[in-house]
Amino acid sequence: MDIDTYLLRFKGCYFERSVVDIDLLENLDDFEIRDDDVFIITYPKSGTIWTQHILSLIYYEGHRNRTENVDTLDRAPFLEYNSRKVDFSKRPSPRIFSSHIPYYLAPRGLKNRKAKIVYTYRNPKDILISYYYFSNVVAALQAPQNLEQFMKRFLDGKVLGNLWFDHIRGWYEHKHDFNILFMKYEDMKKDLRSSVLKLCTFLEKELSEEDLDTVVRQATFQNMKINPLANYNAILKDEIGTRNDGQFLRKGTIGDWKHHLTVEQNERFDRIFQRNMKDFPLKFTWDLKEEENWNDSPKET
Ligand code: PPS
Repeated sequence: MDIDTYLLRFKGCYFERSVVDIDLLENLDDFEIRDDDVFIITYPKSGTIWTQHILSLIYYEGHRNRTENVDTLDRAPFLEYNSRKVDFSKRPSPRIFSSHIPYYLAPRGLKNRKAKIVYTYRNPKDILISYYYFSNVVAALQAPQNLEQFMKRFLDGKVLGNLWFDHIRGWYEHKHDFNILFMKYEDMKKDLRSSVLKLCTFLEKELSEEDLDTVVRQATFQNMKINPLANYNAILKDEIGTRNDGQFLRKGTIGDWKHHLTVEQNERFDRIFQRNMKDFPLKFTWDLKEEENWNDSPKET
């Protein structure tokens, strides 16, 4: 089966065919934005579910103290994958949305720079590996034959979300059109508390020290993995559909790509990365141990 079996191309962008809301896509430009809306925008596998959970914890006391049985996807539903048929216009403010859309599909109302956007990004080699495993799990995605084949597909942009380089570049280079905060997955991993504080400042939400501790504690990989409201295990099995028992919260580490890419694959990735991102201002963290280099891949020692 070819790519069109799984993905739908709309205005140059690939969406998951079986769940995408086509009506919404066609009217996305006019989608009504409220000033206090918050959008979590990501390229797939960059930390979406993590950011969704952190924002849910920041905004909802009932999520923090676990008194409300509402899962993270309900707190921060996907805009274009509205599988639960939520009537967004009836949701109370502040609404939190999640989305993988490229900058050029953003609703016009986001450009008055009032509603907020959190863009979470991650080093693309870890995204590649996470995406490879995820594509093996999710029945509605084309199962890769092997990593080599998936890497080619990823670097050709023939995946949901298209080309990673274009996604991050597009949002970053148009950042002045939006009220947007860039959050780095690896910074969240290294210092979750500071990352939560940075988010609170951007979102203009003041939490007590105790609440802040609760958010940080509940947003760790280990605690999300055992929290049914946060780990999406049931959603994956019952709503999304799986091929195996893989999970959303797979490993949650930095530098897992080192266990998967061959030297040749890594060098090829680096060449393509350099070609596309040479002059790009954001820095990426490829490994926890490395010193950050100016968009250089780490040198193995
Ligand atoms: S998706 O399908 O696009 O919504 O996937 P997304 O949520 O963007 O990315 C999934 C990866 O994020 C990891 N993750 C975390 N890492 C560290 N800490 C926490 N709390 C956390 N929560 C989710 C998740 O494990 C996936 O990465 P991999 O590398 O596959 O483990």
